[in-house]
Formats: sequence, C-alpha cells, structure tokens
Amino acid sequence: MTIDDRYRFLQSLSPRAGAYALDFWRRRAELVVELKGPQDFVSHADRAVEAMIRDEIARAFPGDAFLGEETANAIEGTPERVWIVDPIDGTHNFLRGIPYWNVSIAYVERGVRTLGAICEPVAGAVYHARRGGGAWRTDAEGETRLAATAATTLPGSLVCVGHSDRFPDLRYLALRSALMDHEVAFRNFGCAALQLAHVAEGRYDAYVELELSSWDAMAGLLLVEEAGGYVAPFPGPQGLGVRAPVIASAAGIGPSLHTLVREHAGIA
Ligand code: LIP
Repeated sequence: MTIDDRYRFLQSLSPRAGAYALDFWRRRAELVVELKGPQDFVSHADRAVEAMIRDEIARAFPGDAFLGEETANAIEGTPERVWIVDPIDGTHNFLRGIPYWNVSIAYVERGVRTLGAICEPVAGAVYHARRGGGAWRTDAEGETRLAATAATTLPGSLVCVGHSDRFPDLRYLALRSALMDHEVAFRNFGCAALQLAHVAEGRYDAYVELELSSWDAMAGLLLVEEAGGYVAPFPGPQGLGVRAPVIASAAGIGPSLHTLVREHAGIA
C-alpha cells in the first residue's frame, strides 16, 4: 500500500467522517455532554466519529497504528505508520452551535507528517495535503491550491492565538501584550486545526498556541508547510504523546514571530 493509496483513502474518508459529525451537530440538543475536566467537554458525537474513523483505517490498513483524542492513553515512541485523529476539533464550539469546528486526520510515516485532511463540514470544504504535493481545498467549486500570505512584518499582521480554557496560563497575557506592542491584531476562534487550515489558505497570517496535542495540530501543520509557510518544530523531543508549542505562519514573519513568542511566553 503506497502513500498515494493512503491519500486517496483519506480524501474519501474525510468528507464522510465530516458528514457523520455534521449529522450529530444538527441534532446536538439530543447529545449528553460530559466533562473530562474544567472546560473540557466530550459527547457521544466525539466518540462515535472517532470509532467510525478508527474502524475504517483498521479495515483498510490493519498494520497501521492509531492515536485518537478520545482513545489516546499513551503512545510509546513513534510507530512506523500512525494515523492521528481529532474526531471533533473545537468541541466546545460544536456543542454551543458555533459553526467553527472540524474533523482532523493526519498520517505520519517514520516520524514525518506525510498526509493531512481537515474537513469543515459546515462550509462543505476539505483541506488536504500530501508532503511534496502542495496544500488544497476541495469544495463544491472544485480544487483550489492554497498559499499562505505574503506578510513580511509583524506590525499590521493578523495572528490567531489559541489557548485552552482548561487551566489559567498567564503566559498568554504576556504574549498578547507583546503582540499589541508590535501592532499585531489577534483572534482566537476556538479550534486549532481549522485555524491552521485557514493560515494555509491565507485568511490569517499566523497561528500560535503554547501547548497542543498531536491530534489538534499535525494535519494543520502539514497544510501550512505545503502552502509555503513557516512551521516551528512539532512535536517536541518527547514525541507524539506529549503536548508542545505550535507556531505556524506566513514564511515572511515566521522567525520574528517565533522570537517574540520565545522571549515573551517562555517557550524553547
Ligand atoms: C481544542 C483545540 C484548541 C485548544 C483546546 C482544545 P478540542 O481541541 O482546538 O485550540 O485551545 O484546548 O485542545 O478539545 O476541541 O478537540
């Protein structure tokens, strides 16, 4: 089974998983919401979408490993072939009826993010990439090649700053203050993978979050790389199972943004 086989499979699976999640979204009033921790929500929808994706991958590629948000206990090292899945990224948005959430699926081979697909069902779009093959948006209008913005200076740029509502993190106050000092506009739309896809699409100049899991970030980071953008090393040396900082941006502002985050938010 080649990378192309897996890419074709992914381009078929992503919109079907998105449609399954969209059906739950339309009937979200029926969902029982559970708390995994402070501001950390989950429902039957997250679990059912993940199970559907996991079953399809296990049938098509029985030897491949699987790391999904709702079933991830621990992952030792980096399996040779592993699929990394966030069944509903932006779960809080999803449960509150905010139309900004997605289904994120990445494929990592020998530690290298190789394939990625982010389905935004509410917009009828799938963002996808194959390493070396560019980043694309597929929707009713057809296929569009993606490119990050041509921003070259921080002043005047628009940076999305994701942060978890699950624990207070004062580093974000210092980061936002530094961004303001550099005349940078910032937003947080509440789900990492879709904000990364929209950086690849050139809607925003950058995305920063100080701690993210692999399932939130891997597919989106490949999209930004294949759209000609800058991506800071991710995950960290501890591997796929450990949360790490994410910085992804237009190539022209990557190094200066990384320096700013390093100096003001204390990341390596
Ligand atoms: C969320 C991310 C968001 C982050 C949250 C959470 P989930 O993913 O999209 O950027 O701030 O802590 O990780 O839980 O909705 O899949």
